[in-house]
Amino acid sequence: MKITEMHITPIALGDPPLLNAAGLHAPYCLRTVVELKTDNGLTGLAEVPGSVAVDAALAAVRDVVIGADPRNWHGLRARLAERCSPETSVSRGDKPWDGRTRVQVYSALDVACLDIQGKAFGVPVAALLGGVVRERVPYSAYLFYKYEGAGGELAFGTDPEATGWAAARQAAALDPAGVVAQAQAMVKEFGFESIKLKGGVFEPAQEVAAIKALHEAFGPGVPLRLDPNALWTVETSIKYGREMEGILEYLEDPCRTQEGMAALRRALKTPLATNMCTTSFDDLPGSVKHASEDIILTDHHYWGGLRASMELAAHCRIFSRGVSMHSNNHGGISLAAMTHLGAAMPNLSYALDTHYPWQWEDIIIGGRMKIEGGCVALPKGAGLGVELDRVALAKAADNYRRCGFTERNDEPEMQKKVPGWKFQATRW
Ligand code: GKR
Ligand code: MG
Repeated sequence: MKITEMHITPIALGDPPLLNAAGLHAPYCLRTVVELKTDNGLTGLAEVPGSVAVDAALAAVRDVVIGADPRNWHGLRARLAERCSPETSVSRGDKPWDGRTRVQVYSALDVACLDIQGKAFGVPVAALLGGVVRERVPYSAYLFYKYEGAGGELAFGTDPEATGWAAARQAAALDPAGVVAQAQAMVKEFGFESIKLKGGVFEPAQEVAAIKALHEAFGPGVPLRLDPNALWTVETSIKYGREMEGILEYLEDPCRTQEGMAALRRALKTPLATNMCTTSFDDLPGSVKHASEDIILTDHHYWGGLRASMELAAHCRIFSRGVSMHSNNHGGISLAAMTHLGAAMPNLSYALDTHYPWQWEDIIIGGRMKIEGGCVALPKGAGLGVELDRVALAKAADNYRRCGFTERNDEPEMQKKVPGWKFQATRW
């Protein structure tokens, strides 16, 4: 079997004005869809975070991909490694998301090749990752402080006809009461059984108050997480970490560096999770040496694919780390891939993150995937089990061309609301 075509389609999906450590989400989030076609008529799909840099990196390996056998990932990956410039974990950057492109190229091609293989063998991708250990994969409610506004074409405007979660998704959430109302609407709609709040937006005391309000509203049976995206110093993390001791399921990336997290870990009983201080295989020796976190949040887009995330899960098992999953805004192809990974990971120890409730559009046939009882059921069918809706893809590609964004950059968006606002890698 040979790959004969590779298509790279940048798309934009509507996104509400969500606040985070780097500023404010733009009205559209960018994704890139990769399609591989084979000489025997199969198609493999993948989706990665979108940017002109990722699109260029994908286009630059097209000649390596064309002609490759999608059943030989080791062969293709070795050829990609010769072609793509090395990137260290420093290239990840200080922002909440990952600035590297090579891992995203690997990820796109790993997922699309797995989709092809699944279709060729008539099995789900999870079977190729070692087998299905759970048919329903648990996700957590992912709360954001936000300004009022729907995003997409409505930007800061709202649809007055919206009801239920669609209305709550548009509402402002800027204080503990707003955060609790958002959580109640999201849990009612999707049945999530654990809750994460994206922090790093307001003074730590205000975010801790929101966590306490969630604890009060949902009771001790609902696990809570807070993620300030490393904006706190170690001292601040110790102070506020102690205030939340016994309330949090885990505290995610309160401060920077493996050494910083390790110092905090020695001072707190609350488990620490990361998608910022241990983010690549090169970081694993440091993670073991410093004992910097309890839980590593994989993300197949940033760890180099689904097979790489399974390798990380094996590391986590050996070194007694928990494993769960990080997310950025994404569509249904990514959600399907994340769900196959969650279905196949024997030591998955926590509900996964997903931004999916924040989007209302998708590019897959049948419309948006369902989240019920807080879980996504493993898609039926061979491979990833999702197919492209060509009309929806064309509309999302048109959104990309019209919106004018070429990469994620939350700082100018924030400056529209707070003139002169600047990202600071450490703020409190
Ligand atoms: O979408 O604003 C956001 C998040 O802050 C995202 O960029 C982070 O990468 O969800 C992420 C995280 O867990 O750090
Ligand atoms: Mg995080």
